[in-house]
Amino acid sequence: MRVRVGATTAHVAEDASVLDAVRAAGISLPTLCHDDRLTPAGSCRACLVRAGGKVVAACVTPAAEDAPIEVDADDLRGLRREAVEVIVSVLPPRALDDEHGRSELAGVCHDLGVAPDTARGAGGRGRDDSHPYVRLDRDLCIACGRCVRMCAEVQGTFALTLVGRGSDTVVAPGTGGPWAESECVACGGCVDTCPTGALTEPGLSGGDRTPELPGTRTTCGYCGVGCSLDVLTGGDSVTAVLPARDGPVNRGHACVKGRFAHGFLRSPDRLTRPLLRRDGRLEPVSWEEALDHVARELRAAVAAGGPGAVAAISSARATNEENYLLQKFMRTVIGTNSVDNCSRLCHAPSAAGLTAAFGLPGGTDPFEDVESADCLLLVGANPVEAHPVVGARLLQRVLRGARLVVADPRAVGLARHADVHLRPRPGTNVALFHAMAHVMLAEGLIDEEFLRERSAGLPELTALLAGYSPERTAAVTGVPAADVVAAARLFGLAERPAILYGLGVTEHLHGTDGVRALSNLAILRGAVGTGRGFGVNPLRGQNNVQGASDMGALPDLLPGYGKVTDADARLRAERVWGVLVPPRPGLRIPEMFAAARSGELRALWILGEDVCATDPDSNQVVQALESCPLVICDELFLSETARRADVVLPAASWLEKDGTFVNFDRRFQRVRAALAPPGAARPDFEIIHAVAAALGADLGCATPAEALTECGRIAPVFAGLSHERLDREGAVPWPCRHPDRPGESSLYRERFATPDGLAHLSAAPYLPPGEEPDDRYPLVLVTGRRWAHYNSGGMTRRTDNLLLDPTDRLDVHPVDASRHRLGDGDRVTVRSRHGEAHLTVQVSDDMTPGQVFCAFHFPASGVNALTSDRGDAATSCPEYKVTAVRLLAGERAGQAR
Ligand SMILES: Nc1nc2c(c(=O)[nH]1)N[C@H]1C(S)=C(S)[C@@H](COP(=O)(O)OP(=O)(O)OC[C@H]3O[C@@H](n4cnc5c(=O)[nH]c(N)nc54)[C@H](O)[C@@H]3O)O[C@H]1N2
Ligand SMILES: Nc1nc2c(c(=O)[nH]1)N[C@H]1C(S)=C(S)[C@@H](COP(=O)(O)OP(=O)(O)OC[C@H]3O[C@@H](n4cnc5c(=O)[nH]c(N)nc54)[C@H](O)[C@@H]3O)O[C@H]1N2
Ligand SMILES: [Mo]
Repeated sequence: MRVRVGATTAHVAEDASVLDAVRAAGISLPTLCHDDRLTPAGSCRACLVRAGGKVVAACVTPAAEDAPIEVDADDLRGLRREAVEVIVSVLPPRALDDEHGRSELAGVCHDLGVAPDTARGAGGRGRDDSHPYVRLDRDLCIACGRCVRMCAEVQGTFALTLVGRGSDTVVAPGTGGPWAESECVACGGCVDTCPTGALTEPGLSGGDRTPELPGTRTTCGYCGVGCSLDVLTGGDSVTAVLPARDGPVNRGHACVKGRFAHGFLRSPDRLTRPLLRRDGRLEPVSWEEALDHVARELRAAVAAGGPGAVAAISSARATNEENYLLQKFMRTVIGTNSVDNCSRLCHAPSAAGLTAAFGLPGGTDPFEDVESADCLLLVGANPVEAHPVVGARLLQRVLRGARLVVADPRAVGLARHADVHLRPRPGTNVALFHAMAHVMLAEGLIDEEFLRERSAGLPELTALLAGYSPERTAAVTGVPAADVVAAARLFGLAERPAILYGLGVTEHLHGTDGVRALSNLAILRGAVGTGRGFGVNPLRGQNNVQGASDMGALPDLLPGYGKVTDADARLRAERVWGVLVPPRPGLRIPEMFAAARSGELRALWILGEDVCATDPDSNQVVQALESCPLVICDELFLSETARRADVVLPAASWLEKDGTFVNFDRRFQRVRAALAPPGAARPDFEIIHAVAAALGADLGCATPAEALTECGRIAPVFAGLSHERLDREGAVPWPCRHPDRPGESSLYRERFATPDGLAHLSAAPYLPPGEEPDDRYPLVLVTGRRWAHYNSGGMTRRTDNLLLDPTDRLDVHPVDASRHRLGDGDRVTVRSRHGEAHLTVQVSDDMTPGQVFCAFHFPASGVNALTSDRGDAATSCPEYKVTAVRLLAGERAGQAR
């Protein structure tokens, strides 16, 4: 609509506010309680204007064509100044002595002509400095409520409230007591929106957060959400990390890890020099000496056992370009396909299952499309803790009316908001999904036209599903038939259903079957490849686990997913690389360890994966490393793996290097160095080049930018990508086949990428998990994540996140706790058929009786000594989610927090 603002005309949307119209007219208007990310409050009166003749707060008043807006009249300026003077008058003088001149409040006062000496309050309301990342100075609080709305409307934690009366009103945690003991999950949203400096973070002074602050735009290096961050530095360290408002995925939001957990960078434990094992001890040496040793021993390994005696584990923490270079090194310099990455431990079943069902190994739709979903099916994923920015957006969808079905044995995260919470016994997903499909078929909740024209396999699936009535599967899954029916109806009747899932689907003995059976539901409903719904989307884990696989750091696939067994795919790589590519698939990670134990593997290069802490059955992993004559480890820290290596090469972290990551919805985004690496540490990119050079080889592509371009020459799906394009456009999804055409964020609109162009239903039957409880091991242990720590914990334990979550806990249902006479804070020994771990008990109603849960963020506890080396039949992904254990009460420890 057209709205008159002063002498000009603004064009705005039908639902625009007067404030929107004023801004669209290019006129500046002060605000204090307003933030574009939040519902307007209209409480500060700093934006008073006249609309249609009446004085109104612009932020809360709808614009109208017949209500011309007046902004600049003297009386209006006076009213605005008076409103702000009232607010400021109770603040202490320091509220306006803003040394950086960047506080929003100081800026508004300056614009309105509010004199600095207006702030004459006595102060004395005190501070709350209990939290490591969020500091409260109550004297500066103007009770604008932005922090409270941020916590509710963006983060969805509802941890904050306003307390007190009149000018004494101030923000406080809703639980009362100190901030550190509140429900705050330290996303930083409150700090980010506070206009006065009442809420601050260490490193940044009050209100220091205007968009024009200089910083380095990069992509978060923790999880796979791919948040855009602006990193501010001072000297040689990070002062603050701010979420980018124009970040395509995070839109100004972040979480405790990306936002605050950068203290590891300057940890005294950082590796700053190469280390070489001599007489059993790791000793610092020069790069030259370390590289000489590596080259000599790699040559010796190949001489003794051929190229197949060397293997590499690439890193999903590292950049695309680094992954590209390492697989190129293995294939062209060593001459083996034995290169793998932690996708093996994580979403390899997604890659396999989604490829079989739809044709490509990634999620099917862009994340923003969940905004239009009317029913979310969230399976085996806990995004509130593991992908907090995604979890927050999903919760907002649900609070605004989308229906929610959660399938998770535990009552955590979004399960608390679910319309239906299915709690399957761990390892029984396939039976559960088949039961849902059974109901959808029986009740006609399917898209017959889609099934007829765009799918294959319906007759086989229909025959199979006859045996999966919800009543019958209840005995296997433990899920009541009525719940399955309710879930199937919510999903089946939805106009635009969305499937999001995590490791609760993949990390099983039949994880690939799980992905296929889940994909069946989307196919039956015609909710994939049609724009009706959000398809099937894995919440991929590591910052660059999608990319590590995309770049060909896999034993059977080349960059862009050409098979090494396919002569045409090899030829594409051979033309670019100028050497022959070995035609036989290499070893997967568990096969590498087995080969090391049997003496066939003589050299293993591990880039940033703490295999001794995070791979399953860790006693056997340790044995493998001990049996392998040469273990090289690129690391930030002396991890459990690095300390067992023969050569340790100090690596740069994501904040110290250049390149790209691919996030969970297939977006390429730039990673840029905000700092130099410490001491002699180098980016993995340089390390790989240096090792190749020590062997007399030149890998070409001297810069990360050249590496990505070279990859695009091999892989048609990346042919349109370049650093230069990403610098210009921000994020570009793949497939992206042409520099002048956009990437494809929604897949399969015309045809699926399978050989016949159809979506393939799977009729694989339910098979039981690899581990079943028995009299000796009566409990099922599920392992997974907690919000404040990340995987091995190597990084987050070296930050103040350790104050937020200091102990490794075993969650035990009250019934099991009392049966074992265990209480909160008791030390307990957990024993499985494979090993032993030591944890602290936390009695928790989130659990189902008979099941216990722990994370794996504190390697010293030994959690992965418990897990088995069994893996998914199709992909070898470990069965991390099902281990039979028993509990032995240990010594009593201090109260758990
Ligand atoms: N804070 C934090 N965030 C992280 C990480 C971290 O370590 N810490 N790691 C990152 C990585 S690498 C990854 S891969 C992602 C993982 O992210 P998620 O996949 O969300 O993580 P998990 O907690 O391992 O598992 C998810 C859920 O699966 C459930 N589950 C277990 N067994 C079953 C089952 O048989 N059926 C069903 N339906 N559910 C089951 C568990 O109870 C758990 O709540 O997180 C990433 N983000
Ligand atoms: N019990 C149990 N175990 C699990 C899981 C589970 O659910 N349960 N989940 C599994 C999953 S999904 C995953 S992805 C794995 C993750 O397991 P890992 O990949 O081993 O864990 P991370 O802690 O993410 O990273 C490993 C190391 O990389 C280093 N690092 C970080 N950035 C860089 C870099 O840029 N370069 C180099 N060279 N090093 C770097 C860190 O210092 C850290 O020591 O754990 C698996 N283990
Ligand atoms: Mo992962």
